[in-house]
Amino acid sequence: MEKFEHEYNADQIQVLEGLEAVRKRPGMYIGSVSVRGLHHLVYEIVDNAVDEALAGYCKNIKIIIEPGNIISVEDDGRGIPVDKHAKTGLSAAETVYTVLHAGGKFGGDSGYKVSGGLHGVGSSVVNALSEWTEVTIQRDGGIFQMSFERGKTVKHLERIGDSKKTGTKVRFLADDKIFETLEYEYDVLENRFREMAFLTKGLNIEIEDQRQEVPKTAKFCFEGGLVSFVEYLNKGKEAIHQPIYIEKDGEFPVEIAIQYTTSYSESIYTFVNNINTIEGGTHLEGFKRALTKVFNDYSRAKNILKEKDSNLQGDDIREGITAIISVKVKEPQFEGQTKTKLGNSEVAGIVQSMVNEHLGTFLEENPNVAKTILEKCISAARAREAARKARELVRKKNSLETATLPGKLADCSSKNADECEVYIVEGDSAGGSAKQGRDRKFQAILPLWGKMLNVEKARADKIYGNDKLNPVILAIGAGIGNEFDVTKIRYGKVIIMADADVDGAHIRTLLLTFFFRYMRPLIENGNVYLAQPPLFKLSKKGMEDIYCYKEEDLDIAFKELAEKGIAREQVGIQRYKGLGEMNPDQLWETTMNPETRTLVKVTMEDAISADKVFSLLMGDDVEPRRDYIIENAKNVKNLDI
Ligand code: 0RA
Repeated sequence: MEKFEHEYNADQIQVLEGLEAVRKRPGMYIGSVSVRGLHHLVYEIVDNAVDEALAGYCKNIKIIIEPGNIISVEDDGRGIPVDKHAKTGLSAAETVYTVLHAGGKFGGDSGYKVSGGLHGVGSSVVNALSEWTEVTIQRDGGIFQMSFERGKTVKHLERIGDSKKTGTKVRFLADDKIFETLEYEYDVLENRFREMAFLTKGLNIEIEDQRQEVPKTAKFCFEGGLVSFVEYLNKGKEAIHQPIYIEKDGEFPVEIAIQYTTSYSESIYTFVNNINTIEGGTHLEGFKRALTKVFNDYSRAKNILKEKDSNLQGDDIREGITAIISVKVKEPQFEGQTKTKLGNSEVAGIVQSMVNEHLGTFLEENPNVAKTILEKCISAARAREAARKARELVRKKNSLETATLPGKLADCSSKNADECEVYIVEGDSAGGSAKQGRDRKFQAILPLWGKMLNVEKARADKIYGNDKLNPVILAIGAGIGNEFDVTKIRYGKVIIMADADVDGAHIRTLLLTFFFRYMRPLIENGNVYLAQPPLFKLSKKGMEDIYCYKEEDLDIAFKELAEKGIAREQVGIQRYKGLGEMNPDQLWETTMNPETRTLVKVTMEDAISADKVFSLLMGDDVEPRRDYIIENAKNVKNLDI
């Protein structure tokens, strides 16, 4: 039966109800309505274009953040089909944009494969959550256009001209009735698109931010795919061999790149259908199992491990590894707290046997690389043994002391971790002011002084028993490394209080690197904070002191004073060079009083960029560090990890 576009039928009622559900509970579809959810809208649209690239039809994707936070995503794929869809009577393209989960259903109905069969069902969700959406399609010799407002069609698909090209362009303005903010973060988007380009070999992705006079742009295209990805992550580290690349096609395609460096950290990142599986899952388990087995088998076969030697442990074999695992799964099951853990059990075996076979062959064919890596594993095993001894020594030593708490710690009286805070303070004088100024019921102070250990350049055995880090470990009270147990922390807030100068930034970075490498759940759980001491105090007789926390605040303050008839010259400006210059009352009022202070919570939007920041900032190589600092001067200042 022929249906017409303007006919109001049952299918269309369902359409409207479907998208209303998205607007009622946006979190269900995009996670949240914060800036994270906002970014998700862009990813949904770009994912569809990437699917078209994976299908082999699209080479270029361009994303523009237009003035007013309008997003435009253009690809040169085949163009979304424009012919009439049998069931809804609408054009195929309009169906995709107005029917929830149209991707799957549509594919089943018509024989078209809308997406790679992986995801790409989000177009209608984006449409529902946008104030307006405009889609322009070039295909079949024509240009077609349709538009929507809050998910409802305002212009059906209509041919507006001729074109020999093919492709799809989507422009949308997210709905400010839904989202807390419409302000996209360029750096976050850029990172994600770089990642997508790594994951899709040969694809050109360009991003342009037109919200300021001079647009920011970046272009990514990596012929090396995952190999380029590990090389990028290892910039600033010293690689000990060329990257190893293995892949397998089939029902569950798997791609893996591995490159060991001289560093001591383990950086393995996993993706399912191009989505970062932060919590790991079956693909990661399969990989780890195979890695341990392959290296042990090889060592036995080549008599590198003698009969009397015990096997190398997984941790030893993963020291200094950088690896990317990318799998494609038709019906992925995501588990875990943030639904970023792959649950499909069959994937573990597939990855495991693929790595067993391919990596085993690689080692046989590249004995020199095998030898270099194994030497590192063996020295890691020795260090692990030394670390175990160091740890036991520390435990014994501590149990001999009256309390297991470090001597310099001024603890709080409450034992309820949820309400307790520990300020880790640089320097004795600031520590003294903090001790006097604090509320001792729930605020503990731990002063640190002297040169802090750079954990990026030290193995675990140097961490235990280190006289700078040990007090931090003991005060927090939850162990470190694999043994770290976030449920045991003694303080709900671990607050780093350092000066607002270069030295302060350094100690802050060293501590954050330590937390990132050895107590990562503390960051993931949102327990780490940065105190924000003021930079200036403005005072005048008869006027309440004004504290400024940023350079910009100073101008704002002067403007406000001018409005009250107070001139700049009448006000005394004190620039704080260090926390030590503040008396206990001032420190309490400006930096410690929960009623008046500002704390910056250290969050980890993206462990991959954080990893890169730390290895570059704290690593050996000066060159990439300088480049990075120049490139990311803003981030480094705020330590936005
Ligand atoms: C289904 C079929 C065809 C193309 C697409 C979907 C398609 C979807 C999107 C979404 C964003 N960009 C896209 N590009 C293409 C093509 C079917 C055919 O031409 O035979």
